[in-house]
Amino acid sequence: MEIEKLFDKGQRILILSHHNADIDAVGASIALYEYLDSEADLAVPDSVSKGAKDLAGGYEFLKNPGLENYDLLVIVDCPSKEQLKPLDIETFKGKKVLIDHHSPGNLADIVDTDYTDPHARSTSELVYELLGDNWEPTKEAARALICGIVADTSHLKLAGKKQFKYISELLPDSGSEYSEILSVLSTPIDRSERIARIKAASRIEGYNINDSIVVFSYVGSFEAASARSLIRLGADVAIVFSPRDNEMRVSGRCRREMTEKLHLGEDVFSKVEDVLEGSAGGHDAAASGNGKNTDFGEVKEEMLKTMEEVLGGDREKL
Ligand SMILES: [Mn+2]
Repeated sequence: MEIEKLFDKGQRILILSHHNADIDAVGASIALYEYLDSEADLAVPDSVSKGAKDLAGGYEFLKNPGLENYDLLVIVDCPSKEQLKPLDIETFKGKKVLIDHHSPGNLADIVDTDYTDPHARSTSELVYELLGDNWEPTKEAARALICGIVADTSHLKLAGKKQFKYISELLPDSGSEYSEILSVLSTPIDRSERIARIKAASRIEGYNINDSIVVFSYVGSFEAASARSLIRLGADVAIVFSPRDNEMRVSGRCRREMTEKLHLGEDVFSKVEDVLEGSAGGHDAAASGNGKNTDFGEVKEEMLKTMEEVLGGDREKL
């Protein structure tokens, strides 16, 4: 069904995206709102994410509105009911439309019209496609859609021909330079996070294991951000501990190319659950754990042993 047929005049329309709405969710929402000539309400469950605040500025995003006030719900960038909580979508009596690019979740089963396309890289590009050629995006809509596409393609690193084409079409409508649009996307890093990253770097203990650079460090908080920053600094594997009073959290990251040699979650983190006295695991390039043992030296030793086995070499201190 063509999307414009869904938007009959006189309906009370709510555009809703997921909890802690990100830039793609907010961008797609704004574009729809502009398309509907502001004849709709914008809403999020609880909050807009920190990163999307700039883009959302100037629009009123309702928090947890009463759904009974609407006839049509347009849900964007959200595959599951859980991500709409505390809003209870099941109690809503009107029509529901879903526009999303994630793998279909439980929302796809309960909406009246489903525009889910898991091959799309952003919901913003889907909105642009659905609204079609008969629509002249406003400056705001064009800007919002560009932001959504750029954000969900990791600043175009994951973009294909289609995304570049859409951006080149939208840029003239946006009345902005690309650099101005990018400035909306940059999130200032909290001072406390920057201090944690610097401390993590200054406390590095580094090893060479069969030509892979493995570093450990510890911080009071922001262990995941710190591990990421150590990868950018040059490590192949970075593991950062955050010991607290009665528990310890640990976060690890590894360079993409490293995943051919090592699955961080399975080969390293899940192997230290016993010594960590808790749970640990994760993906090939990102893993985390937490447990009662706050002695990170013990956990580190166990991790080094498993990495020596998997990488096939003894550790040498850098
Ligand atoms: Mn998205």
